[in-house]
Amino acid sequence: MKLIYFPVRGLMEPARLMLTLVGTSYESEAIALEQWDGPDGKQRFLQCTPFGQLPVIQDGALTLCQSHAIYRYLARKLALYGDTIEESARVDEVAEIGRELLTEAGALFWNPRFHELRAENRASTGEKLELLQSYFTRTRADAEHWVLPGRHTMADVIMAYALETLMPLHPGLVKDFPALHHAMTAFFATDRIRDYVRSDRRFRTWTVSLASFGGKPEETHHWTD
Ligand SMILES: N[C@@H](CCC(=O)N[C@@H](CS)C(=O)NCC(=O)O)C(=O)O
Repeated sequence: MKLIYFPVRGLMEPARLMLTLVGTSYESEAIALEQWDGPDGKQRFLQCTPFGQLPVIQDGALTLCQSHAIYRYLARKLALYGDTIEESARVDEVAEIGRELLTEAGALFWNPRFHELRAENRASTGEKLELLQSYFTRTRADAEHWVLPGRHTMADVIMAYALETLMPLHPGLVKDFPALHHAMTAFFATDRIRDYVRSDRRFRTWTVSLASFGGKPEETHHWTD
């Protein structure tokens, strides 16, 4: 399987985390920004996707774009989607909440008014995390798993990544929600994930350097302990 994206975490990271979690190796093609305007950049992907955007994966004869279609494909393929339609629906529910957090953070990272909006976003994100923590404690499978007891699903992957994304954006905020923080750190301490996130295989920035935030290593979370 080949994952094609920019050399950043961004929308491809949940796919990398899912593959790493189950120990499936993958090939990675990182498209440098300078390459994007040439024939090997957007032009190439316009031939296999509607809008010429990344991420794209290739798995045998299948070429697939749209990050959440990619996550769900991998979740089904890697048995990270539950065993019944009810379990899959709950996995989707939690993954969609994670998507909301990620989409909002990503939009803020790219907002030219980032520095003006950051404090206000911290307050509104704090309110969301308060509600999210009470939803988690009401519905969780156990202290480390959002949907299935003792077993990771796509929901754990996307939610852990979403919460990790918030850490450099709003330092100290996620720690104020101990149940969420515990589930997230437990995920990043899981076998294989632990090694991956501490290795140089993981891209060092959340997005590219053109963004207002998240394009520098110091604006991206790193696991070092
Ligand atoms: N809805 C798409 C959005 C993909 C997207 O926005 N990709 C960005 C990078 S994160 C991109 O390819 N930007 C370059 C461009 O649009 O030319 C998904 O979820 O995969």
